Amino acid sequence: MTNTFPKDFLWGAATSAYQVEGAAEIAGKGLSQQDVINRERNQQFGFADASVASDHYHMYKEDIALFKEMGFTSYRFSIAWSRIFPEGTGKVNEEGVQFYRDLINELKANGIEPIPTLYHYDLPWALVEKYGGWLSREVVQDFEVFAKYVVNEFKDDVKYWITINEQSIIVQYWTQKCYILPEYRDQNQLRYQINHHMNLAQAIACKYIHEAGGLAGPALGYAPVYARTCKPEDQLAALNANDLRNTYYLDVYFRGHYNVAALTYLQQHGLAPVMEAGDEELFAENLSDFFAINYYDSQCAHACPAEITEHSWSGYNLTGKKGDMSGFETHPGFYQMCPNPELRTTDWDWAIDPIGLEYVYRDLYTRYRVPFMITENGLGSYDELTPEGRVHDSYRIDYLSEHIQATKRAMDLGVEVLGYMPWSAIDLLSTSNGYKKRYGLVYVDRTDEDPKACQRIRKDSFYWYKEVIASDGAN
Ligand code: BGP
Repeated sequence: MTNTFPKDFLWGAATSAYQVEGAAEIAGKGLSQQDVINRERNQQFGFADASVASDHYHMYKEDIALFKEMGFTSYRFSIAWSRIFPEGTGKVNEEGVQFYRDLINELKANGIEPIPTLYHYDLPWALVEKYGGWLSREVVQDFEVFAKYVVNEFKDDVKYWITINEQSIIVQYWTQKCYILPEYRDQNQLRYQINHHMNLAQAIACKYIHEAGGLAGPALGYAPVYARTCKPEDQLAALNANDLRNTYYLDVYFRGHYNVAALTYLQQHGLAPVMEAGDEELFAENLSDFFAINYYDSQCAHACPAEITEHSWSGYNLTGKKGDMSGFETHPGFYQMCPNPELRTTDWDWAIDPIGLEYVYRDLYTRYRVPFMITENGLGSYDELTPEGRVHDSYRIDYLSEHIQATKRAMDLGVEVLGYMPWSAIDLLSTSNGYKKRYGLVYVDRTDEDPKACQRIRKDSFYWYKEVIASDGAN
């Protein structure tokens, strides 16, 4: 046992298209649902929208030079569907294809493995207008055309494909991660119906990735759920929560069918997706190859009190003041989520739990026996630029360092981990808090109110991560 990672371990970081690129309405790109959601919603809360973001579209060469300086050997990014097909389907926008071709070439020229995500929340707006987006099963055919095109276009340069980002988070926060037409927003069964459509899309993407000789991995926001006490009913509630929040998704990707207890619970409560003959066969024929874990925190649950009869899904902390969570997911007779009093939290009430990551690796490797890749892991914080132009983010260094050590401990016990790509390579638009909440190793000098020139500034974590990579992870 050494204290270093394998030489071919993929070190890098992650971003997503609408959160980093900007150029939302130029160069032939069509609007995505995130351009619309962010414009409407973030105006209400005073956060930035996606129109400029971190201007990566124009500054990608400068960004890749910074990645190279840190020693990256991988970079996870996403391909904006509406930059390739502005109308969601039909005519291809050659300028958009060229952007990703140039990005991939620049990465490869710098020795960085491109790891694209096919779908990261940003459905073309035209498809929302046409048939309600993911609400309609029609979307699966249009996704197939997009996925087939992109995989075929970039197959010679891409080995690892991330298929769909965070289906479980989409179910939890469905009106924020998807544009749901207002008349459907009280129909909670549709959360699981859109997820079913995504499962079909995911399986079809796997098919094309495999035909192209690549490897497919869905990225799930994965938080293990602990029981609040050692009472048997709380332990059972934690199992229920893990089934409905986690393995409900993973069993489809890696076993080709829905988790039985979770699906039965949804059926009993009128929330289960409507399926067609052959759907689960499609899943089973197109299993995923690796699991792209987005790990930020762990969760906690207890038995749901008998007087609670209404379902509810996770709340949010939008203010960035500790303790301002707007609600905890509740499923009558199954479980209720709650804070974990044992753990430190971020300003947005996200529990900090590196041991939880070790637990996830061990638990899921036993269950599915597939390799892992960390495709998100990070600390959102109020970073401050000092008058000397520095960002002293020791809290981020501590967070990332503890999770890298947890990864090493799991690998020492035989778990296969291919790479570590924390969130985020550079500062970008937080899905929930604009530029107030930052995750990057590189500071982007802009505020929610004023995009300025988006100048790049190396944070302390940048220099630290560079040393981590140079020493093969001996941090
Ligand atoms: C994940 C998403 C990312 C990212 C991250 C942080 O769920 O895949 O897109 O934004 O969470 O979340 P937030 O930006 O809301 O702080």
